[in-house]
Amino acid sequence: MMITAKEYKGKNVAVLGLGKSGIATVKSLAEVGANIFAWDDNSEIFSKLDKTKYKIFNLEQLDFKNISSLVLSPGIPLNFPKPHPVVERAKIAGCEVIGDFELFFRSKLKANFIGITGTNGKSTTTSLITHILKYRSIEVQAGGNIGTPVLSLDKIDTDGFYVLEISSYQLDLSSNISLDISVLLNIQPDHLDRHGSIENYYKIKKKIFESRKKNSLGVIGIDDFYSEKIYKDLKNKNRLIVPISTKKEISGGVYVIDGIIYDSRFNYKIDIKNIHNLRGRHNWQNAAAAYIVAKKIGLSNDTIKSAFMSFKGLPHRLELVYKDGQIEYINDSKATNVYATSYALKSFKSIIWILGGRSKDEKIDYLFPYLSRVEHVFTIGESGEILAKQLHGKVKVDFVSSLENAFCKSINFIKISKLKKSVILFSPACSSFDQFKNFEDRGEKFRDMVFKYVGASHD
Ligand code: UMA
Repeated sequence: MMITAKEYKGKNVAVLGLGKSGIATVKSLAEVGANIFAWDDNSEIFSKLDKTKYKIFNLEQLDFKNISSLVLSPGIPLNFPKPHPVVERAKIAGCEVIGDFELFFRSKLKANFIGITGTNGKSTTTSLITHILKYRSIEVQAGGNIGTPVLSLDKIDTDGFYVLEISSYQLDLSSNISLDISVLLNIQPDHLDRHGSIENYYKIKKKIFESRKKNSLGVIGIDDFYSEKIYKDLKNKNRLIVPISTKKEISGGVYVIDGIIYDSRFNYKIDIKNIHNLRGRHNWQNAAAAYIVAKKIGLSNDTIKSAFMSFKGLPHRLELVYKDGQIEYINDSKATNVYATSYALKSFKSIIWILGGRSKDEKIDYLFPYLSRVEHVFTIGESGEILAKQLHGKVKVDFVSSLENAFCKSINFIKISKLKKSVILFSPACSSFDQFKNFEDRGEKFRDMVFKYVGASHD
């Protein structure tokens, strides 16, 4: 049973974008008997759709006067770089523009809601919280940006939990955010093409704390300038908010030093130093956020630690694909920006680094401080040549075009230089669309190469 907003019964609704979230939206609206006008700018997909429940109608020609809402897919520009023409048309006619999360919140479900946002770490934190709740046999559904559209989730009971990864695009399209616990991990400049400026991006991320629920708890990482600013502002407004740091001790909050989580509120600590899938400072932040959520739900430290230990991690995120003696093969295909890759570089030493793809015009110099950990870089993809030029003279670097070339050269480099302990790290810091379908496809290809060239077998 999918999730529906009953108030749409008999109403005219326009849906733009028929990818994952758009299809879930039309199905949900059809279920309550809305009159749906659906469109996607890629007409090739129409033949694959079930058109019995909605009309395919070019929304650039729709009269929006009698339309209740335009439901926009998160990947379609709302304001920047410029609004999609259909968005402008709807706004001129006074029609509201919302996203699938807004419909989700309007469905008035009675369960508990945890929302997680941030530039990096939100998928891992969403999975980790979900894992902890499942470990304790609590009914839980995870969805949103992590992959399953929110409207496709199953209905759950009052005691159950929805754990929702919410991107800035999805926040931007929501106004009735109703969360019991709101988590903001960090804010780094990302997707600025779609948000105009860092200030605007910051305002959108801050929306996660505009919960309509009374006594909702805020959890916030304060290790970056913008998140700290939000924390101070909310604290001044007496909001219930718990700060997290992985850099300094903080009173009234939770901090992680050398892999030990300290809860200064209750004088508790949990050692996660040796938990393989939570290594690295970025994961400490994710674990601290998950810990605070789990404590709020009433779980014991022992339960939380056992759940941490059985956490498998996310595919394509610092994923250990194989360990061949002292050589580790790490798939970090999900790292599509320099900030995500910085976490990867900080987590290892003696790195053979495969970098490149479609650049988001971020500055690679952000990663220069970590080059002392790198033995050799092989750059690939559209941005490979320019990245190699930028790194030239600072580290051994070669532009080798394809991922497969880079992989083979990395193995060769280890052989020739007789490195004993090292890491082949595929952390591209770029998006995948120049050579692959998406980051998952890119990560699968890397995994396949490990199995093909290193001889590990699929299991
Ligand atoms: N489209 C148009 N006109 C346009 C642009 C796109 O009609 O101008 C159409 C495309 O032809 C396509 C559809 O819109 O058919 C795609 O919509 P979409 O890009 O919003 O993608 P969905 O398949 O609906 O997936 C979305 C999220 N995608 C984005 O935010 C870009 C998925 O997050 C999310 O998992 C899914 O909803 C379910 O909630 C992905 C993502 O890349 C993982 N997120 C970004 C990130 O994590 O950095 C924010």
